[in-house]
Amino acid sequence: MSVLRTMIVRLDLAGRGHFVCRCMRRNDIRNIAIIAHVDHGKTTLVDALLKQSRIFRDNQHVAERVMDSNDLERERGITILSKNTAVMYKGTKINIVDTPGHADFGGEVERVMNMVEGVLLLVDAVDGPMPQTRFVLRKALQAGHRAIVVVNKIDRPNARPNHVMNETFDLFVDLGASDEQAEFATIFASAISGVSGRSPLKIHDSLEPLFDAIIAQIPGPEVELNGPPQFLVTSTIYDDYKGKILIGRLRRGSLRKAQPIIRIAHDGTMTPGKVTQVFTFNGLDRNEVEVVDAGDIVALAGVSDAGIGDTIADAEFPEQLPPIAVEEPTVRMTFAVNNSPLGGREGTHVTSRKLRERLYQETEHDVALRVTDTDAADAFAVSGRGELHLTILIETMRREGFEFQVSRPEVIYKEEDGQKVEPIEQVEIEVSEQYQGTVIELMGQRKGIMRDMRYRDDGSVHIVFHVPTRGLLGFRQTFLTATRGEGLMNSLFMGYEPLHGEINTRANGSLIASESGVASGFGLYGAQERGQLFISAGQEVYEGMIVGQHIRDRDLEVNVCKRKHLTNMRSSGADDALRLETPRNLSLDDAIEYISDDELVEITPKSYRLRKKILAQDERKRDQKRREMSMQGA
Ligand SMILES: Nc1nc2c(ncn2[C@@H]2O[C@H](COP(=O)(O)OP(=O)(O)OP(=O)(O)O)[C@@H](O)[C@H]2O)c(=O)[nH]1
Ligand SMILES: [Mg+2]
Repeated sequence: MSVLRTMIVRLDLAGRGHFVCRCMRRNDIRNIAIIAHVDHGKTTLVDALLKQSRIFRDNQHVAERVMDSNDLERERGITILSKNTAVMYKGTKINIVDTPGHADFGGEVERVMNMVEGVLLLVDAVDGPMPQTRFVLRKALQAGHRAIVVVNKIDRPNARPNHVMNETFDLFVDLGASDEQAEFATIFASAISGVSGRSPLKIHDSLEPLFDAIIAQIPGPEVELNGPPQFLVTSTIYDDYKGKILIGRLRRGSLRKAQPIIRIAHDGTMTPGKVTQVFTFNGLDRNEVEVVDAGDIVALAGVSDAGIGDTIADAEFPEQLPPIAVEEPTVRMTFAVNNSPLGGREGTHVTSRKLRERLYQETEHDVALRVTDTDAADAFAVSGRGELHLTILIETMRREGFEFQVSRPEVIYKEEDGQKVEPIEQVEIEVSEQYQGTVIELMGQRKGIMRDMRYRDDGSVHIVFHVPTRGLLGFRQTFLTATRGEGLMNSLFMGYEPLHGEINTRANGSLIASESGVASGFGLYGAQERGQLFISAGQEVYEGMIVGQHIRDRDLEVNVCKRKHLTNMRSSGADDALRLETPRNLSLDDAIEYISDDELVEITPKSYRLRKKILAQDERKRDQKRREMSMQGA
């Protein structure tokens, strides 16, 4: 029987069919996303939900934070990509999407909102709502979702669950939650110990109270099971055997293995295709099934040309779903072919064609990333939601064997009503009172405006600033040094404001190799008095490479390859006594934070090197003079 016969079709004036939904609510499924500020315990909660729904065999060893499955997630202890899993509870299937909490990956949270009917909003029982709590809750409320608030980490010594619950309620009201949304259920939990309860005074030794709340509070999906199939591609993953896999919630109808479909791209272009296999989620696995039905979160194989935001629709009745919209990127870097004298030796993918292909490929599954060509054939502008967003991409590509060089991150200005505007962030800082003055001064230099300051009982102070994103680039290291690693800083993109004036934050110039060769102990010894070195003896350097940070605010050329004259007998043997300080080992994040506008970071699978854009000393000097002249003239 054709699906079309069971359908009611109304023709509008343009003669195009409109499908009239005969919807029903499915009670056997719940689709939820877990959202929160970074580190509030989302992925740990997923572990506990998986364990308690007996997804694993009794003797099976399961890694901690099992959903953080890629190398960078494990190394950094953060979630970068949102991921799907599903568990069964008392006969109901619960599809769960774990999302990242770091502000730079907010785009991941935005896009999964259309895959679910409700969210678990986790809030740390000590910290309370933080900047990203606000961002993710706003996205969930805008999508019309109901939330269950999970006050997590109630086991922490200074937990103040009731206070945190009240603060969270205020946040709902502040964000304009509807009456229904504001009547949320609250569960108090410790994800790490797998316990929960409806009151902090009555905690059960399982997550059953949370599971029950999910079933009772989050509505099942409302769907038309018999309509023509309609599916919005919400994320894509790559499978070595099956190629690109599309993930999303099936909105309408059902899809079978080997079913012909129409793919509708953003611009409405329709391409016929075929779904070769269909899958549902079950614990950490994807199970291949014969047919998937509307309301379930499913995976489809076979339509490898589809991208995020495309609709997979019925072959005879193709109807497009609204594509996914996420907020604009705020930070941009240039990725270019590595043209340094040491370039091309350590990477397997070094050409501009490869680089371009890889960057554009990334935009297919990262909706918050933008890539554009530039005037130069070997350089591409890559825009993202923050320094970390772009750094993770750089690190991923490096590990894949790519070699390239990147410029200093810069903010993306916009034009509003004929005026140039820049991105502004709300920054919340927590430090002990002794650093309060230092922090206020640092923020002042960056054109930050203080909005709020509160003293906490434990001797710390919580300060809120509005700061141009421009002032925050490269700020992390300075902040950590200034607060001796104790300070906590979180930021949230707020919007655009007219330019806040010049910000000059780089206090030090670079030590630059004046000659190419191999760094010698003797040469480095001479240089280390001028600042802090980044390299050690035996390392190959080239003219224009940055070998350290100058103590002063301008650049200085040093000859780190210099050898002692062997004829100078008086000092022979004294070389052993030359004590070299341990060089500062820059991580990729540090290197990107360090460089200024006229510098680059060279990235290869084996190393990072810092360099001036213009390598030859005399050429660099001429360029500097030209710039100074034009500044004076201006
Ligand atoms: N004390 C305590 N620690 C917890 C609890 N839940 C999680 N943690 C710890 O909090 C840290 C962060 O946990 P994650 O589960 O990675 O947090 P997340 O929200 O997934 O973090 P992102 O995905 O990076 O935003 C880890 O060190 C956990 O062990 C809890 O209930 N109590
Ligand atoms: Mg996580």
